[in-house]
Amino acid sequence: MSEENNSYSADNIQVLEGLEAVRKRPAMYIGDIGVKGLHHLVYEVVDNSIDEALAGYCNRIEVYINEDNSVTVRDNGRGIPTAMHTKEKKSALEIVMTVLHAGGKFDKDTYKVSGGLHGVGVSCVNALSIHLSAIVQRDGKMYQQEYSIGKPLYDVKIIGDSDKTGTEVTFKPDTSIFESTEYNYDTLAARMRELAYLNKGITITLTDLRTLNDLGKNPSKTFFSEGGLSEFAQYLDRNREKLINDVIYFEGEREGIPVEVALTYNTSYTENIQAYVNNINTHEGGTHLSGFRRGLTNTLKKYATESGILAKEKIEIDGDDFREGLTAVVSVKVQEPQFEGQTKTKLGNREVTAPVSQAVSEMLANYLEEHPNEAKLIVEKVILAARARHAARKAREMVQRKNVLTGSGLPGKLADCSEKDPALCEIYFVEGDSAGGTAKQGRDRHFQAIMPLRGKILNVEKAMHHKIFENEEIKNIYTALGVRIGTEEDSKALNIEKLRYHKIIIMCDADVDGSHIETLILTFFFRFMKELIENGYIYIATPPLYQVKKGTKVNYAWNEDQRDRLIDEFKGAGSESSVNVQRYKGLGEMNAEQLWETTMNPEGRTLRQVTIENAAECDQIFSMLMGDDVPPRRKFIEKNAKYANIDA
Ligand code: 0RA
Repeated sequence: MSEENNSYSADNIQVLEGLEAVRKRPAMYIGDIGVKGLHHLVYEVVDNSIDEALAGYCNRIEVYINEDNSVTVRDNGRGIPTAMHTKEKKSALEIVMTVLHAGGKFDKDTYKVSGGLHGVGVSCVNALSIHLSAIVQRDGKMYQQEYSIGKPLYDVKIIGDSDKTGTEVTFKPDTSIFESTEYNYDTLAARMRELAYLNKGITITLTDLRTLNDLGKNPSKTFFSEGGLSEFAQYLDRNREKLINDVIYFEGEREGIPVEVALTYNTSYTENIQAYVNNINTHEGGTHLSGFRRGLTNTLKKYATESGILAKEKIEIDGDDFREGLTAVVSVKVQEPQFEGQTKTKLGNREVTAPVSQAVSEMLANYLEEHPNEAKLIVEKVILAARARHAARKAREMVQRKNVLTGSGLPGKLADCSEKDPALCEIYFVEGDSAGGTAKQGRDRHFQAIMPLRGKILNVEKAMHHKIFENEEIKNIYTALGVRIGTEEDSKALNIEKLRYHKIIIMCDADVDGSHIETLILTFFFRFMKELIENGYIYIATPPLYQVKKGTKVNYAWNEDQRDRLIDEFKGAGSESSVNVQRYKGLGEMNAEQLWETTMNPEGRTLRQVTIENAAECDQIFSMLMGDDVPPRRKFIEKNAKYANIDA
C-alpha cells in the first residue's frame, strides 16, 4: 500500500468497512471458502461480462487460468467507465471494484440479469484477492488500477492508447481465506459450457496456462451456441437413445418476462429438467418449474384426450407420467428474483408461473399438431409410464406390508448402532458380506451402523421403476435409511426428517470394481434421493492403498508418493531388514482393527463428501456412465481413473 493514499474520507472508510465485512465472513457472500467458493469468484467476474453481452455490447469472453492459479477474464464490451464520479470524487472503475453491490448501478439502462450466485459483484472478488488488476480499454485509451485485498494501490492511471474497447480483470485469490486456491479446469469448463448454451451467440474461451496437453499446447476450449437451449437439451441427451428426433423449442417474452424453453424425449425412464433463473441453476425448482409442469401436463393431457388415444386405454394418468424420458431446459430472466429454499435455489416469484406455462403450452400444442407421428410416440410412452407406475405402486405396497410383518421393519442384514439421535449416527454401506463382517467387528457400535451390500446393485439409470422398488439391495438401502423413495408428485419429498443417519458413507474396495459399485450407489442417490446429496449427508470412505511395515512399525499410504516417503523413512530408521509393502485391493484384506484405524475412526479417517457442482453436467455424466455407449465412458474413465496405474 502506498502511503500517499492515506487521506481517507468518511466515504473511503465506509468502503473499507464493507470489504472488511466480506473478508470477515466470506461464506456469507460467496457461499463457502472451499473449492466451490473459489470457483464462484470466477463466475462472479464472468457474470459481469455476460451482463455486458446481454445488454448487446459484447460477444467474446476469454477466461485464462494463469500459471500461478490467478485467473484472467477479458471481454470485448464497452469497458467499465473510468470517468470521475462527481459525487464520490472517484473513478467509476474504482467504485465498481471497491464498493459492495456497486455492480451496474451507473447505467439504469443496463439490463442486469445475470446474477452471480448471490449477485454480490466484483468488489467481493476484489476483497478476497491478494492482488487484482483491472484494465479497461475505452475512449482511445488503456486504463489500469490494481488492488490488494480490495484496497487500491494507486489511482486509476492511463497506461497507453487503444483503438479497442473492453475490460480485463486478473485476480489471485487470497490463500489466507481459501482452503485451496487451485483451480479445476473441468469445473470451470462445465460452467462456461453451460453459460454459452444459456446465452446464445456469446463465444467463451477457457485456457489453462498451467499445463500442456499431448500436442504441446495449453488445454483450451471454445464454447459457442447458436441454438441456445435447443442445443443444450441435445447435449444433455447425447448419451441417451432418442424417442423423437426434434427438440421442441420456444424463445420469447411473455408478460414482460424473457422465457426460453427446450424439451425432448428419450427412451429412458428418468426425468431431467434443468431450470435456470438469471443463469443460475435452480435445482430446488420453484414457480418457473411449476409453470413448466403445468404447461406440459395440460397440453399433453388435452392432446391425448382429444386425439382419442387415451379413451381406449382406460388408465389414470398423472403429472409424473408425462415426464418419464423427458429432458428439458427452462431459462427465465427475472428482474428481482426471490430465492427461497434450503440452498436458496428455489424461485419464489409468483408472477413467473403463468408466462412459462403459456410458453410451454403454446410451443407444445403447435408441435403436436404439426407432428402427429411424434405426438403418438410421446403419448404411447406416457401410457406405458402410467402402467409402470401402477405396477410400481403395487410392488411398493407389498414391500411396505412385508416390513410391517417383520416388526422393526429394518433389514435383517443391518447391524444398527445404539445411538438414536440421527445427527450423531453414521451408516456404512459396505461392498460385500465379508468386508461387511470385518466392518461390524471394527466399528464403534455406539454410533456406527453397518449395512453390507451384495456386489453390484441395480443400475437404476436403465431400470423401470417397479423393478427398482422390488430390488432387494435397494429396498435394504432405503429401509435402513428410514426414508421413502417415490416418483409420484405427492411423495416426491423424501420425508427427510425420518432419516436415521446424518452421515451415509459408501465404503467400497479401492479398485475398479469398487469404483463401479460406488458409482451405481451414487446413481441411485442422485436419481431418487438427491436431497441427501444436497444436504451434504453422503460421503465416500477412503481406505488406504498400501500398508508399509517394518518390524513392529506399521503405517498406511493413500497414494504412491506417500508410500515411497514411508519406505524411505522406514529404511532410514535403522536396521538392514527389506521394508514390507502390501497393496490393499480389497477391504477384506484388512483386519477389523486396521479397517477401524485407517478408514472408520473419525479421528484419523478421510471422508470425501459428495456434492453437486453443476447439476446439468452431473446428469449428463451419470447418463453417460450408466448408458450403453462405450467409447465416451472409456474416455471419461481413462481421464478420471484413480486406479488405472495401480491395477495394471
Ligand atoms: C456499466 C456501464 C458501462 C459498462 C459496464 C458497466 C461494464 C461492466 C463490466 C464488467 C465486466 N465487463 C464490463 N463491461 C462493461 C458502460 C456505459 C457506457 O459506456 O456508456
